[in-house]
Amino acid sequence: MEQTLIIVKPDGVQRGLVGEIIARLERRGLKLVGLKLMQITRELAERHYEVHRERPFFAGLVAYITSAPVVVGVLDGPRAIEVTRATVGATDPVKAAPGTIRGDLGLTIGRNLIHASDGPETAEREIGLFFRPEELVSYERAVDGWIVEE
Ligand code: 3AN
Repeated sequence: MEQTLIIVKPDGVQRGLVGEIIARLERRGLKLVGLKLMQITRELAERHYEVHRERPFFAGLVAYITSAPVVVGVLDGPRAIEVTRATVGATDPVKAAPGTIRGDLGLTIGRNLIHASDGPETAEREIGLFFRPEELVSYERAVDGWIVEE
């Protein structure tokens, strides 16, 4: 099993799309093992987006992600990182396929609703930035055998 971090960004929370966005990932079969509403500080945002520090959109990105509350979660499942990225869709909602979160609910790259970790090292780093180990819950679901072949 693999774990990945998602952030429903301020636009997702303000537009009342938290349930819709998380529901799509839950329906996929992924298991929520961590979830919380929080306001991201500038310091945390800069650490989270540190690979983009030199990009022209960095300041806007930090301003956007810290502008209002977000919902952060950890999803667990087989190939959870890739499955979540595929469900989220391309970075630019214009290019995101219909049926994906960004392709169905978004319009512009600067308001693309959700973040999802893009690889195993990033997922581990990002989960560690947003959650203390004791905030993640390990549990079984009765339905798991109907989602993943044992
Ligand atoms: P993704 O979120 O799909 O992994 P990244 O990691 O390439 O995309 O970019 C991180 C975030 O930076 C994106 N979610 C988006 O909000 C923002 N971003 C990326 N490229 C641009 C761009 N060209 N203009 C404005 N914002 C951008």
